[in-house]
Amino acid sequence: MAMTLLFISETDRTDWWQSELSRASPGLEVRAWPDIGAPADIDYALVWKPRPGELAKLPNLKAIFSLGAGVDHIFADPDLPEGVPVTRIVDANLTAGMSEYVLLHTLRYHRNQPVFDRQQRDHVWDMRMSEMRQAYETSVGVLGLGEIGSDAAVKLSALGFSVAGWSRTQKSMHGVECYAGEAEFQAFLARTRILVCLLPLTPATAGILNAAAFASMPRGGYLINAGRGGHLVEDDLIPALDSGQLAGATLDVFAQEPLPPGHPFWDHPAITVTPHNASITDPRSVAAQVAENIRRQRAGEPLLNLVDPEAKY
Ligand code: NDP
Ligand code: OXD
Repeated sequence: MAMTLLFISETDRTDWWQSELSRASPGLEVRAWPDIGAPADIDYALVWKPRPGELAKLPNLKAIFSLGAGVDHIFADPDLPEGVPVTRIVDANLTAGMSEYVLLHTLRYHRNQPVFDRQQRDHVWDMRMSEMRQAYETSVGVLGLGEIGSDAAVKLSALGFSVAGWSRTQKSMHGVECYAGEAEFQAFLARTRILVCLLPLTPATAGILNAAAFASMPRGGYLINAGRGGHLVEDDLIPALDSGQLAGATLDVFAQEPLPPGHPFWDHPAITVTPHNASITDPRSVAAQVAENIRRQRAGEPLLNLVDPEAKY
């Protein structure tokens, strides 16, 4: 029997996904929202930020596949159909892309590059010898030691940084000092000069990047947030930067995306903004994973990368 998948994304390249999905799953009919045809035809939905209520219109939905590693964009729907399994992306290319982003911005702060950018603009030649640090003197703390955070932490450690990670359950990783749970959060922050957020957005992690957290870090620290905008209490960031508690922040994700034109983050000299492209799901590697989950669902086998609806990640 022919199966039908509905592709919902207002930002991804629909034509590219359609051709990769057709290649990975011959015979699969792929429809692109909003041209859904008869809602009862839809068996699967592959989605990025579906509008609330859209999935509830599909009476025969068998599985919801997130187009990203994160699934907060799915659980944000108050009308999400109950009992339909949700899967997410785990992909070596997605992970590698994020580690590149983390290494790039960590190195930029470690090497004081924002200062040298300003010096060039002002035609200043100053080697700033007294500010030179070895990598082992820069402590980096990674929030989230999952598929993505653990890769970034190990690669940072391989460069010689003093790396710690924080997760919900205790981990043991070579070269990474592992902290877990709320009880160890303060100790983790206290040793962290560059704080990297790679957590999923859940009710337990929303607003975790706030004034109290910044105050627990050594003065002059940095924030790199590539998790989700909802992790950051936006109103707490600029005061932390202006007081010198934080020296800089790199943000890839925002409470509202695209970042609104008049938002103060755009022009703040200590903030680097990237347009939620720290790492992008590549249909060339991920379409096969979607096809495999369709095969598994049809065969009654366990789905890959199934999300726990209670924990919401
Ligand atoms: P995983 O589910 O593999 O890992 C999540 C990690 O966060 C785990 O280590 C988990 O702990 C930890 N965690 C979750 N809740 C808590 C909590 N309450 N307290 C402490 N630690 C917690 O996710 P991924 O690594 O695949 O992805 C992480 C996130 O990265 C995504 O959800 C998404 O938001 C973001 N992302 C952003 C992208 C971008 O372009 N900006 C691209 C891709 C992902 P434990 O191991 O104990 O369960
Ligand atoms: C993701 C993302 O979750 O792109 O994969 O943010």
